[in-house]
Amino acid sequence: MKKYLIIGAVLVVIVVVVAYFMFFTKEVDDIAENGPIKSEIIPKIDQIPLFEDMLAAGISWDYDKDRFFISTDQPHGLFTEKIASFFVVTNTLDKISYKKDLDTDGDLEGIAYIGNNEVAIISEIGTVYYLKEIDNEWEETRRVSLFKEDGQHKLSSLAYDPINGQLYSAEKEGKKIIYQISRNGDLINSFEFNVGDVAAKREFDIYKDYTIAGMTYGNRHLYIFSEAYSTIFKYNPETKHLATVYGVSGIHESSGITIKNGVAYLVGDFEDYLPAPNFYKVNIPD
Ligand SMILES: [Ca+2]
Repeated sequence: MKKYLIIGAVLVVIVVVVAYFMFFTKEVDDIAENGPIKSEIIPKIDQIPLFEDMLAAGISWDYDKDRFFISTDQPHGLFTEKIASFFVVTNTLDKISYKKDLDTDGDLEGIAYIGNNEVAIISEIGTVYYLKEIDNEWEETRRVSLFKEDGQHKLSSLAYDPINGQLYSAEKEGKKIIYQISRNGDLINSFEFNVGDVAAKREFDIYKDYTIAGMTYGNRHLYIFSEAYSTIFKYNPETKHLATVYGVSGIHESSGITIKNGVAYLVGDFEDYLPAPNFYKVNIPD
């Protein structure tokens, strides 16, 4: 009897410890000022509460109709359905105007408006879902697997370059590989995110210290957002040159970024140890 009590007590301790690490330890340090490299600290100018229970992961601005698109994780429960969602939100970010549930192979992570009333959304393992608006309804037109062979991928971002008609995504953790993708979902090229000899305040390792949680395109650059240290890398994907590094102060862990008229809109990440997430607005210097 005593033996079973001891085994029981040990199991309870294990469960508590695992739960603690799952729910209460910080995933990353989200304080920009702590980041090892930053050229400039820029403060948030506004925040707007995220919709309750919206597990937002990605955000994209519709430059044709001035509204936002949001992609979400699947519900976080163990036995929940494999459904993730796509939302259309008004330009004030306080009203949902459309929602569509999609049966997906994992969390939807990055989202990008690709013009012509079409949206591309990428899942963590690299399936690109295409949606098109027809008579105020969004229909899934295609889904494409980015990687033809099996491999370990953790994608969290999607950006669209409307000048060259190309998409970009990247590995979130570890070796920072950026993928260049045709508008149709064919993998064209991949290359390492190279920060070059940017003035380092202290020793750092781009593989370990930073994550690529979100990405957007503007001014012929990718704006690559790291959840760790709430940092934005402005990077030219054609010349492979890092233009500058911004640290965004006053925000919590965020998972997506888009730019509208020189203002970056970030969407906060859901973490049990953080307060309810927000949208954040940040002025991007010229
Ligand atoms: Ca997080």
